[in-house]
Amino acid sequence: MTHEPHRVQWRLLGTVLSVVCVAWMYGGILLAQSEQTVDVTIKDYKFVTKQSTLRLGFPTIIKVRNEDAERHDFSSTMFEGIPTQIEKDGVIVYGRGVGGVFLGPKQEATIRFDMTRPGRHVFRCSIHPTMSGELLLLSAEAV
Ligand SMILES: [Cu+2]
Repeated sequence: MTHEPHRVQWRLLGTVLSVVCVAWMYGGILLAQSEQTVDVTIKDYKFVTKQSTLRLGFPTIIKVRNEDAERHDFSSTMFEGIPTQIEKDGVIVYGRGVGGVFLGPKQEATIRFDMTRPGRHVFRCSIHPTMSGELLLLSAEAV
């Protein structure tokens, strides 16, 4: 003769929904904070790298921009065996055997992967053998 059971159910549903929302919000904030970005600019046949401390096991984004009027390449063995996503001109290529990306004049690309191996990682331009640069990866404990 009473509506009490219904009310209890609704209240329970409300609690579950707000818990889901809070978890989602915190998840988003954590993800955004743990992403690390490296800016690589190619200019006058040189790689100019801007990086902060890179930690292992975190999503890493390398943004490569070619400011030259010449075609260049950003390639590295650091992506070997690691799922890597490369975005260029709105096209996304995804795979484990990704060696790098070719960049036409004034073109840019975004490379996403998880850093898994510590140390110095060399990258180069396969078209111009004198062009090379490196990224330094610290282990998580060193931060
Ligand atoms: Cu080059």
